[in-house]
Amino acid sequence: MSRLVHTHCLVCEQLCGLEVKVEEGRVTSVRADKNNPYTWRDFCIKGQKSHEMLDHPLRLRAPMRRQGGRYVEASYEEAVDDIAARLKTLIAARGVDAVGGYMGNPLGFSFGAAGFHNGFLAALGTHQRFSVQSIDSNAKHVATGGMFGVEMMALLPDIDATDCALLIGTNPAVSRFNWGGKVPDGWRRLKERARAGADLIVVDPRRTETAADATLHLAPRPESDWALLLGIIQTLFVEGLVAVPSEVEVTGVEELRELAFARPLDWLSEVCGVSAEAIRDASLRFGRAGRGFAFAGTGPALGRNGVIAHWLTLALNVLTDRIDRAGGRFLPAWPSNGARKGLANKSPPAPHSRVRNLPPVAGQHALSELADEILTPGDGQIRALILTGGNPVSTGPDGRRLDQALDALELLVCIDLFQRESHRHADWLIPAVHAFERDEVHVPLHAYNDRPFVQASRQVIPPPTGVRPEWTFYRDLADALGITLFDGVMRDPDALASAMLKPAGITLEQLRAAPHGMTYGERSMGHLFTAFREAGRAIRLCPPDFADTLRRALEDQESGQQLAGSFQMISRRRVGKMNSTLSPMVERDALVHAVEMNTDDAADLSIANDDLVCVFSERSEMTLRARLSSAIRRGTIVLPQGLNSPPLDPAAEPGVALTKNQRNILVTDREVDPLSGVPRLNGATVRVRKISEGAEPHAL
Ligand SMILES: Nc1nc2c(c(=O)[nH]1)N[C@H]1C(S)=C(S)[C@@H](COP(=O)(O)OP(=O)(O)OC[C@H]3O[C@@H](n4cnc5c(=O)[nH]c(N)nc54)[C@H](O)[C@@H]3O)O[C@H]1N2
Ligand SMILES: Nc1nc2c(c(=O)[nH]1)N[C@H]1C(S)=C(S)[C@@H](COP(=O)(O)OP(=O)(O)OC[C@H]3O[C@@H](n4cnc5c(=O)[nH]c(N)nc54)[C@H](O)[C@@H]3O)O[C@H]1N2
Ligand code: SF4
Ligand SMILES: [Mo]
Repeated sequence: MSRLVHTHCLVCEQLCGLEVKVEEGRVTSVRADKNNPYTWRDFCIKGQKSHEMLDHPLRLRAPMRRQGGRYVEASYEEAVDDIAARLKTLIAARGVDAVGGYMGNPLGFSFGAAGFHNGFLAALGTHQRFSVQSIDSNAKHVATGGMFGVEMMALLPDIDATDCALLIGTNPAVSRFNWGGKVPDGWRRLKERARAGADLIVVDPRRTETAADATLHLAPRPESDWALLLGIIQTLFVEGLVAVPSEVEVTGVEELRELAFARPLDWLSEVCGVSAEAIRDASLRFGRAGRGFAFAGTGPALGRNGVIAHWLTLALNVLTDRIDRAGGRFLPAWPSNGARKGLANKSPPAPHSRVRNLPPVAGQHALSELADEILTPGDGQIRALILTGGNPVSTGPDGRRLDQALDALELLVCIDLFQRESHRHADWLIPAVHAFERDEVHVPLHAYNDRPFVQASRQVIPPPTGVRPEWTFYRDLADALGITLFDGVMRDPDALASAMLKPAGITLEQLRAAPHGMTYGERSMGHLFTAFREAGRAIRLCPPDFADTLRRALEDQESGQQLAGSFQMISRRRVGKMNSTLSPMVERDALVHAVEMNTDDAADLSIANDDLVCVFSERSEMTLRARLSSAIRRGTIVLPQGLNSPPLDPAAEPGVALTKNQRNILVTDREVDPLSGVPRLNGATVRVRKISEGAEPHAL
C-alpha cells in the first residue's frame, strides 16, 4: 500500500514544500510539492535524501547509558531518574549555573525540542546557555541590536524590485537566500532581475557560483570587508550620494562620515586588497542605482571583524535610503512574528559570562567560551551539560579543546539522531525524532518569510518503536526535578504554536487542513519606520562600541600584511551537505577532502595539483590533497565546511579517536570578534607546506 504525504523540508531555512511517498510503512521517495504555492522551487538533494537517516543502521533507537566504558540500552524512565538525581546533587552542591545547555543548528528546525530545551533551561534558572548562533549569526544580531535596538531582526532583500544587489560574503547559488529570514527561490529571482538589467555586485574572496553570474566581482582579503565598505561609504559622501530616510530620526551620520574619512581610499584599498578604482566603481553603481540593497552573509560574520562588517553593510542601506523601501531591505512584520512589538520593547541587560566577562547575545553565550566555562574552576563552573542538535566539536572552534572539556564534565547528556564526535564522552545518549516523524507547526521559522505564509509539517511515519519526541524528555526531567516549565501555562508544543499563531488569526486545525500551506495576508512594507515612530526611537548609525572597534581596526597597521607562506582560510558549502551532516552524494565529491588554493600561490610553494599538503596552525594540523584554482584570491585557501564526519557506533567498544580531518580544529577559541564572541572560522591564519607521499604529517 502506498500513500503521499504533503509537508515541508526541515533541513534548511527554505522549508521547501515536499511530497513524500510512503510504501509499506517506509519512505521511498521525497519530491518537491509543486502544489505548494511558495516554497518548493529551492528543492535540492539534501531534501531529496533526507529520509535516508530514518533507517540508518547506526541511528539511536533507545536511550543509551555509558556503563563501564560501554553503552547499554536503557528506558526513558531510567534515563530521567538517573539524570534528575545527578542534577539535583550537583545543583544542591554548586548551584544552577553548574548546569549548562548547548543547542545546534538542526534543533532550530525542531519546534517542540527547541522550545522545551530553552524552556527547561529558563525554568532551571541557569545562565550557562550556549547555542550555535554564536558561530553563525551573532554578528548580525549584535549589528541590528546596536543600530535598531533589536537583536533578533530580519531585514529581507526585496529582490524582485531591485536595480542593484550588493552581496557580501554570501553564496546563494549554493546556500540559498536564508539566514534568519528567507526569500524562497531568491537566487533564481535575483538572476532574473539581473537578466532584466539589474547590477549584481558580489564581494567574495572566491569567484563563487554566485559570482559567476555577477556584473562585478570584488575579491577582498577575508575579514577585511569593513575597509571595503568604508571605502564605498567614503565615495558616497564624496559624490554626494548620501540621503538618509526622512520619516525616522537617524543619529550618528556625522560620526560615521568622520570614520569614513579617517583614512584615504588608497589606504583602505591596501587593507582589503581591492583596487581603489574597483571600490569607487562599486560605490557609484550602488549609489546611483534607482533601487538597491546591500546584504551580507556568513562570510564576514564567521570572522573576527564580523560585527563591524555587518554594521557597515546595514549602514550603507540606511545612508542610501534603502531601508523599508521597494527594492531595498524591509522588515517582514507579519502578525506571527511580533517584529513591530519587538522594536518597541527593551530587554533588560543580562549577566556577562563568568570567565571572559562577555555579554550574552540574544540570551545565549558564545560557543568559543564553552570550553573555558567547563574547564575553569570556581563558582558557576559548568559540571553538567545538555547538548542537543549540534556537533560543536566539528563545527565550532578548537574541537580538540572542546572535546577535552566535554570529557571533564561530571554529566554529559546528548540528544541526537546519531552519536557523533561531539558525543564521544556522553554519559547518556537520548534519541532524537526525525523531522518526518513529527507533527508540528514551526511558527518562528515561517515568521520571517518574505511574505505571510505558514505551513504545518506533518508526521509522515511514526518514530521507531519506543522513541519519544524530544520535548517530552524535558517535560519529564522538569517533573522529576520539581520545576515548572513555561509557568505551567504551556504543556506541549501545540499550545506554544497556537499562542504564536493567534495574532495571525490562524488555528492549528485550519493549518493542518491545508497540506500545501496558507497565505495569510498581503506582502507589505514600511513597518520599520512606523514602529520606530510609534516607539519614539531613532536609528543609530554609529553605535559607540562599534565605532571604537572600527577605530582599533583602523589603527592596526598590520591589517593588510601577511607572512610569506601563510594563508587565511575560508570555507565552502556543498549543495549535498548541511554543515557537518553528510549526504551520500558528497562522499563521491573529491573536493570534500581537498584544500583549494590559488595556482600562483601553489607554484611559489612548488605544490602541484593533487599533491599531498599539510595545513597547520598553532593549534593543529591536517593533511589534504591540493586542488589548484584561479578562482581563489591569492593568500587565501578554501577548506570545506565540515569534512566527512560519519556517525559513531555506540554499541561498539569505545575509544574512538577524535577524527583529525575537521578543519575547525585549526582555529583557536581565543581569537574572537570582541563584539560578538565569534571565532575566526573564516579568516584564521594557517600555513601550508607540501609533504611527500606516505610521509608523516607535520609534527607540532
Ligand atoms: N547546501 C548548503 N546550504 C546551506 C548550508 C549548508 O551547509 N549547505 N548551510 C545553511 C546555513 S546553516 C547557513 S547559516 C547559510 C549560510 O549561507 P551563506 O551566508 O550564503 O554562506 P556560504 O554559502 O558559506 O557563503 C559565504 C561566502 O563568504 C565567502 N567568505 C568567506 N570569508 C569571507 C570574508 O571575510 N568576506 C567576504 N566578503 N566573503 C567571505 C565564502 O567564500 C563564501 O562564498 O546557508 C544555509 N544553506
Ligand atoms: N569552518 C566552518 N565552520 C562552520 C561554518 C562554516 O561555514 N565554516 N558554518 C557554521 C554554521 S552557519 C552553522 S549553522 C554551524 C552548524 O553546526 P551544527 O549546529 O553543529 O549543525 P550540524 O553540523 O548540521 O549537526 C548537528 C547535529 O544535529 C543532529 N540532528 C539532526 N536533526 C536533529 C534533530 O531533529 N534533533 C536533534 N536533537 N539532533 C538533530 C545531527 O545528527 C548532527 O549530529 O556550523 C558552523 N561552522
Ligand atoms: S535542504 Fe534543500 S530541499 Fe530542504 S529546505 Fe533546504 S533547499 Fe529546500
Ligand atoms: Mo548557519
